[in-house]
Amino acid sequence: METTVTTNSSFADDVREGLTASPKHVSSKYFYDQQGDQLFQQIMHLKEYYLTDCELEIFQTQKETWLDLFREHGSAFSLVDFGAGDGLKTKVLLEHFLQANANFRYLPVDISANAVDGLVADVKQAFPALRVEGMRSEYFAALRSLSGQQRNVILFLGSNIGNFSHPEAIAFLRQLADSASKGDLLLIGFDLKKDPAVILDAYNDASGVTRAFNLNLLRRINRELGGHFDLQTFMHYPTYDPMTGEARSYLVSTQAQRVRIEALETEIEFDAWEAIYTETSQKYTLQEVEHMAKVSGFQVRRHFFDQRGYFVDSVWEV
Ligand code: AVI
Repeated sequence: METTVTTNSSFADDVREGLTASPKHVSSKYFYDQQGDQLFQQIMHLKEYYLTDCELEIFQTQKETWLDLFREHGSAFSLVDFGAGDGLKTKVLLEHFLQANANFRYLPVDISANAVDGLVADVKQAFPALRVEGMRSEYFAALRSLSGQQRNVILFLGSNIGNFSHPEAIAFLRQLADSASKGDLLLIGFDLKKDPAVILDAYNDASGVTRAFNLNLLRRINRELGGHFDLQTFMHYPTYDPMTGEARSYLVSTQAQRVRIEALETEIEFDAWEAIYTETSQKYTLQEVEHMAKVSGFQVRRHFFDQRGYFVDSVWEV
């Protein structure tokens, strides 16, 4: 699930840098340890977290159209999956493509061998006839290694792009366009601007799963770096700014305190109500989506929406 632009700094270095900075911050890419992955699976099934249902609806209603688009000119294609989440959505496509006898193979890509192996085993069990090859690789290297073969259809779903800052998102998409070959397609999900209350609820569910997901970052620091965070003294605080489209999550210290982190041989000092900025989940207008495609070297082929117009899966061509 992790979507890193660069992976050269370690968790410990990033935690030190982020917690000694002003304002304090730790990247949401560190949410996804084993417990974080499990919590995110739960989030995707929450009624407040509309994103997954919206995208699933788009997949179910567009699978025929997409197959025509992916194999236009009768060509074979590779479905290259960058971060498949629970695979639920992708399975809708795989099932339909197999039933339609499409000439394709499925290539899930992830830097983590565990993630790739788990997904490959899962889809092999569900679809024994599927041609599947897991690629344990960094995204761009995987794409470059596939160039010159059949058309690649890259899946980047779930509004994962929204967890990048704007400059990071553009850099990521430009690198994607550079690593892909002419004619390759990108199917990319964007969460759209909508009623701010709906968005805020998605990051502040009543059952507290998103709260646990955010706090898991401190738990991870305790587990992996010998941190002494008392989770009772930090609150999950999500915000949404309808002007910028930025949903942000923070962890706010409810009291003045010093927290020792053994592996860093340091103590972090918090003022009462001081915040750690942990995540951005960007929401977009369609104009912004189209602008991002243009400046990163893609052409928009078509947009596909759910019934409520909450989410768009956009097909771009290199
Ligand atoms: C993975 N990503 C698109 C999710 C999002 O909506 O930004 C992560 C998430 N954070 C809180 N809830 C879900």
